[in-house]
Amino acid sequence: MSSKQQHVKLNDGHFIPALGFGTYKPEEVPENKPLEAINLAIEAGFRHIDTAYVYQTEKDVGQAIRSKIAAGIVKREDIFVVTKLWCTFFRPELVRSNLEKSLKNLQLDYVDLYIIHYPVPMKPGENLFPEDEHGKTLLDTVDICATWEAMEKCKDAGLVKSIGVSNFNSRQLEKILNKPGLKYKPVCNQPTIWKKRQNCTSLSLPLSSLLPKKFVSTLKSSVHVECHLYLNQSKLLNYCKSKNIVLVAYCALGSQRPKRWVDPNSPVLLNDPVLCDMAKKHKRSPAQIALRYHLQRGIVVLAQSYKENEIKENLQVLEFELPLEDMKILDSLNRNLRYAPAPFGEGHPEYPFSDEF
Ligand code: 2BA
Repeated sequence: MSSKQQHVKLNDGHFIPALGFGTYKPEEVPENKPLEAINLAIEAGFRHIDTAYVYQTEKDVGQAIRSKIAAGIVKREDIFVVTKLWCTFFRPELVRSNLEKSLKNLQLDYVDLYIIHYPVPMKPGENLFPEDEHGKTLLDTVDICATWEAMEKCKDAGLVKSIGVSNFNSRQLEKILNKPGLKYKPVCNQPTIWKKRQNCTSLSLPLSSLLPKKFVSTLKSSVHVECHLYLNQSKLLNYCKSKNIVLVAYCALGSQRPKRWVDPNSPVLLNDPVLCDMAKKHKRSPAQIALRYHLQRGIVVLAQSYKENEIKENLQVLEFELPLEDMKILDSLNRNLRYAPAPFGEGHPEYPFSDEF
């Protein structure tokens, strides 16, 4: 099946598909599920796969891509692969070694986008979540700008096409942007030119036309953050747009509500009555409306699911548009509710979620 993906052009000439497939594996998901889901996603038409060293799904991503290439369904250059530098590898001398482990897992010689997963450094070592005897996370002190310089070297070595960040607040982004001698800005944040690629169809209305003109410029950078109707990140989004950085949304459907972190009394995003009424009106599912909302704000969205019907349904968000009045109603649902506060970084000066945005 050919992909109907839309792409955002990066200033270095690379393209990021506007809709990505997430591969985070919650503990309760069986081991065989990620490979099955990634295979289904590629077959259905996803061309942007988001993984991370810490998810432990890189081998599945690599195996799925390899088998789809062997079957003639895709070529390597058709797939945009994102993986992430984990917090125990932030010391500059360790950065490349983490990337090389990821490339080995992925059976690839480069990734399209390599991002710093989360801005809090942790004690280096075998354990990905190092803890003391009381269960307290063992953190480290590393200047994030030094980590960034090591990321730049990975790009210069041809091991990654673009570099970016994840879970950074505006203060942390600013730190990198103001670094003396900055060679590459963190890519991710400003969707600009929505172009037709070979074997890809266009949206009837280019997303760039939905953005204020001043934002239609060359995309320079990216940042991955939790972003959904209840945490719509409008301030961070505006900041990123002003800096030509693309915002990439994870937990766009309201997260998988892990019992460890999410208050069971917190509202379930996909059950929101306003969202459900709007979905009925448009003869779409609540998930489709929730994903489409972000695309029209110029956000790259990760849609994750382990179910075939949902995977296919999520891809259909490229086929319809929401009118401006509905976008405004959806804007009003924001309540700054963070489902995944990453408590393991709390107490570190670089814990990102204490700042307003
Ligand atoms: P979301 O992308 O918000 O997805 C939440 C859940 O929505 C998915 O759970 C899936 O079961 C469901 N879903 C997907 N498509 C749907 C559809 N069309 N209709 C109804 N429901 C649909 P999972 O497949 O288990 O996805 C894992 C969730 O964990 C994803 O959230 C992902 O963004 C989030 N996640 C990613 N990294 C994470 C991290 N480091 N910590 C916590 N959560 C993370």
